Amino acid sequence: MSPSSSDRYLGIDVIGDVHGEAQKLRRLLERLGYREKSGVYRHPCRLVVFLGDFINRGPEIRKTIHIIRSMQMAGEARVILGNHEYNAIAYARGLAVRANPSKHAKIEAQLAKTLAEYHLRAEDWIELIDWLMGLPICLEMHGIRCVHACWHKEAVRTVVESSLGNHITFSDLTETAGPRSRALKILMNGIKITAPASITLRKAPLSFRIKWWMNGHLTWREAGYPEEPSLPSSPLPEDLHSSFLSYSLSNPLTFFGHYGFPKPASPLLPNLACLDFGVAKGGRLGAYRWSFGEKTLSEKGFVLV
Ligand SMILES: [Mn+2]
Repeated sequence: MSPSSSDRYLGIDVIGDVHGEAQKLRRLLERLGYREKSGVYRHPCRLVVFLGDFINRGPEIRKTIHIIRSMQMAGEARVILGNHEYNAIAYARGLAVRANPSKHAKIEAQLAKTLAEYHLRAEDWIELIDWLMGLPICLEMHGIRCVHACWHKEAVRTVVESSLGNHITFSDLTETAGPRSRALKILMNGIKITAPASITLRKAPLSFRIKWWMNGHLTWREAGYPEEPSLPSSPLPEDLHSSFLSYSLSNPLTFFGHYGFPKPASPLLPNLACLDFGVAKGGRLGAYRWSFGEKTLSEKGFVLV
């Protein structure tokens, strides 16, 4: 008997940003066929990958962490870091954040609900941060790729091949300007571009998240994810095309979260899906149910509660 033996598995359920919505997470896991046994959700032949951003915003953050962490410890789930967990680590341990009052205040506001739940539970908070620091940033397993915001080949290589490895270290909390720091930001926060004041109708300059998987032959308005209606429908200048990755259809199936864009649940490309449906902002919690051997994503794979 080896509960983590990979022969046991027939597929993986990839779950997007949970943001403290423990009730919805239970509903989703049950919908996917997981049952709680001895306090851990398990499936006889499936494994979960959580795509990060499971803290902040929602009503039951400690319960959410308990569900996810108990599955991970029992070998029933793999967990990667999102930008919200990175910020929690930086807030708890990062000298660079403590030294920057405006950044500190911003992260503290983002963490308010999480900090309230851990108030007077200092040991649990320290244990949580220790656990987060051991989690990977990106994952390639059984032929699929998982990352919180953006699978950028060079950024993945920079992080995975560096001597510091595929998780947050103390030096990442002080060294916030080098290539590794930039790579971590791309993987967990995605890619943004800034519109010049001359074309920005609403406010200037406008920095926005882009459809990084596209090739850049887009209008300003189309380039955003979600699309930015205040931008014009003129084409992006060519010098911005290099911000886009033209994600190849020959890449493995790739899953990410982060964007919380309310939309019909469907693949962005035959090999690419975003699984953040804005659960703590009036949206839903979602997963992709992938079975080994499935080479192309389809709408049928999405499961939302
Ligand atoms: Mn995020």
